[in-house]
Amino acid sequence: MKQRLALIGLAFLWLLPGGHPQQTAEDACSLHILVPGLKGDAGEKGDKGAPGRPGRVGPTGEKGAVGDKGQKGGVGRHGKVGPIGSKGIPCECSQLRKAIGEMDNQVTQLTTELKFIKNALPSPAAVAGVRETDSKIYLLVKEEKRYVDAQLSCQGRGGTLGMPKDEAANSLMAAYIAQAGLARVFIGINDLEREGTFVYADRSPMQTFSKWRSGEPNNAYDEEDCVEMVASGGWNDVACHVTMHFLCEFDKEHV
Ligand SMILES: [Ca+2]
Ligand SMILES: [Ca+2]
Repeated sequence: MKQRLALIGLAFLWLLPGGHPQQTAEDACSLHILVPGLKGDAGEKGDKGAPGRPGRVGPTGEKGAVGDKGQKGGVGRHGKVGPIGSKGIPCECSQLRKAIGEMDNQVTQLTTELKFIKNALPSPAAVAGVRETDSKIYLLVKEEKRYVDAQLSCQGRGGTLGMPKDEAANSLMAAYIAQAGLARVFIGINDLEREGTFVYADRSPMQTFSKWRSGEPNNAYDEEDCVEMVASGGWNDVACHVTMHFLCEFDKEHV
């Protein structure tokens, strides 16, 4: 290589134009110096340089993929108390219906009795409680009235003067009178329309049952067309214009 470059340099000199032949040897040396020298051997490796300046901030990267689902959280706090719900009907419907039906009946009965009390007891101090059977309610009124007025009073309360049509009713009324401490009261029997023919206040005729005291009815003074019951339960015909306490009766179906 070195030899080839030297030969190329000499050939170049020989090919130069003529006119200066006397400078040939010297020019050859000068020109030879101008030619770049051969490359030297590689030097030893230098020390490591100082760190360079930080580079410019790069562009924003693309959005990464969605991460995996996190783990289940702990139990939360208790919620607020909810509103009171409507009471549902459990499975035992037949029993409940039966109980409700019984309560309905009781409500109906109580309503009836309350209605009666409101209508029949405008003056509680004037009465001595009530007695009742399955079908009747009896009310002793401690107000002294003539027979006609007593009947009107009972009718105004929704009933009539008491009409003992059998032993049971008569016994109940007698006990009621006795317990009230009374000697006698008007009951709903009279012969106002036809002397000697006693009928009940509802105009129904006497049947087989009667409770006349011994010697009665005697139509004393020819003026006894109304009837009283004494505390023992016996009947006696008396004058209708006298005044005394009286006993009303009410049909439960009609109060
Ligand atoms: Ca008479
Ligand atoms: Ca008499």
